[in-house]
Amino acid sequence: MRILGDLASGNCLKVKYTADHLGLSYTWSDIDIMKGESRTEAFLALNPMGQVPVVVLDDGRAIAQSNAILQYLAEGTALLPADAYGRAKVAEWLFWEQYSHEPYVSVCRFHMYYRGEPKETREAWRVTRGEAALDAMDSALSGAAFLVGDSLTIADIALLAYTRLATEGGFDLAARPSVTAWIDRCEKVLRLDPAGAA
Ligand SMILES: N[C@@H](CCC(=O)N[C@@H](CS)C(=O)NCC(=O)O)C(=O)O
Repeated sequence: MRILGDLASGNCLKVKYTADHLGLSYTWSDIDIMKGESRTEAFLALNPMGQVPVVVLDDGRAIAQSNAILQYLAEGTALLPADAYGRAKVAEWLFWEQYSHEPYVSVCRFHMYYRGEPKETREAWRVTRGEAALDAMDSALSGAAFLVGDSLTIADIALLAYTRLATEGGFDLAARPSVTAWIDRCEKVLRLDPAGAA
């Protein structure tokens, strides 16, 4: 399997975290989105949307969209419940992440981290929605070790990627103790360096 991605991108890191946790064998191809490497003819043949991450399976078939990749990789493992209700609860978080969290927390980070723009120039409406998303997570995680059930699933991995990097987007996690405890817990299970992004 080949993973095409950018190690500074949470959407790509989700895929790396999942593949590493499952002990999957893969080669990683760095794609520099700031240099237009996701818009070349060869890349667009794999994902016409021109975005990373993309996974290319050994038989040549490609999969885009980070959370679709997570679902594929996690099939048949403890990271994805076997029962329909458990899978639906995981899907709830995957859709929520892409609609109510990533466009705010990740995009604020994009402006600050990728473009080097100051915190003060973040779009206010995006900040408000990012803060609301982090509050919603803190509430959901109050009294719960993980987002779905009592062990790590791809719901946690999908949310972890940008949440643990939220400070790089100008968000303060210190006042969200359930989120910070959950980040620590997930990092331990995934054996991630608490100090680093990868
Ligand atoms: N919904 C997509 C979002 C992917 C995405 O936004 N990728 C960004 C990097 S985080 C990208 O490739 N941007 C380059 C571009 O759009 O040209 C996913 O979850 O995979």
